[in-house]
Amino acid sequence: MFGFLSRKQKDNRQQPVSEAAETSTETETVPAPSSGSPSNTTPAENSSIDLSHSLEKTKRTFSDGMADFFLGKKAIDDTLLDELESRLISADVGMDATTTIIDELQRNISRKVISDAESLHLKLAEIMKSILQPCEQPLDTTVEATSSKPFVILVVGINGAGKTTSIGKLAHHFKQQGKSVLLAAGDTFRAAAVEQLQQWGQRNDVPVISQGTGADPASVIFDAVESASSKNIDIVIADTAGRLHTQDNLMDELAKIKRVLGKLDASAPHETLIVMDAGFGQNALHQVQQFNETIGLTGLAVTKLDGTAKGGIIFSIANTLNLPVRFIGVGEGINDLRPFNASEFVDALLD
Ligand SMILES: Nc1nc2c(ncn2[C@@H]2O[C@H](COP(=O)(O)OP(=O)(O)OP(=O)(O)O)[C@@H](O)[C@H]2O)c(=O)[nH]1
Ligand SMILES: [Mg+2]
Repeated sequence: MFGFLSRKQKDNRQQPVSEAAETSTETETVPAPSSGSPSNTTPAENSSIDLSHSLEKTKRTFSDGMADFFLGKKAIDDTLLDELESRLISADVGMDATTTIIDELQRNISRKVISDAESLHLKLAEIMKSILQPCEQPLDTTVEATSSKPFVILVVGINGAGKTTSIGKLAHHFKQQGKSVLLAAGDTFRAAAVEQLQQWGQRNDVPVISQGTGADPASVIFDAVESASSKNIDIVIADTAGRLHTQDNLMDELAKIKRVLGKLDASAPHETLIVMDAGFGQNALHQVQQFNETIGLTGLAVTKLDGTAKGGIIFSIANTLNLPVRFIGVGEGINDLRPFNASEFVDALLD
């Protein structure tokens, strides 16, 4: 029944990090940065594409071959569970979460709780939601939550994951909540990174604190928090250069940023948010784990769910990483970042 993948295939799926990522250890070998400037990456600005539409690629992976079952045109039996198992694996749900789902469905079929397409659909949704629910812990930036101001969010992650773009979207999100925001250009590695953040600053009408290329990121972010403090600003969001967890010197730099911030406010950063590209699949899980071990993470933003057929990665995240999923990115537009809601996500996936 569960022998859909051979042991070898299963093991391959759990290989930790892509070879390219593992062998790249120097700053110079970091992949070329993507431009991602707001002016050329916001085709969907102000459009409220619904989540179901954004998850279309994953939905297709998931529903290919399943439609007949859900429409009640095929029997609910082992063939169905095999097919479903295959779909879940293809969508990158991961072995553990897939096994949980299939086992639970099988139990319910045996007990005749599932007897038709509708009860199958409902039970599947219920199981999937229960897997994701523990990750649904929205970011609370209120002063009550931290008893300090500004609330400092340090954004980290590997190259091109969508950090800077997500910061632009986050600034918009918080401004819509009536909060004041200041951005810190902590990616001092290349001039374009500062410009990219400044554009998002202009767009959101929020200040951006920056220094020249090559400046010490810890000093930029320190200045930014001091400035926000003096202006009574609610939230500071700090950008950082993309890095791999294997680049010790760059990981040390993040640790230093945290140390320096701690001198201003012992509880800062209040959120260390890793941005993860959903398309990187299982490899990214190991990378996130390494970041967590080295610098300590408090939340995840999973980006580019609109561009991948493997959005099921979110179930692997829930099963493997003991971290809240704060936000999901579903496009390049300023509105395309939403707080993660387990129920909404599963409903969108299965609708
Ligand atoms: N489709 C889609 N594209 C996204 C999303 N988030 C970010 N991007 C795109 O991904 C690309 C890289 O985004 P950046 O924000 O520059 O990524 P970064 O992590 O800051 O990159 P580095 O600073 O080079 O490490 C840009 O073209 C963004 O527009 C998303 O949710 N969906
Ligand atoms: Mg960036």
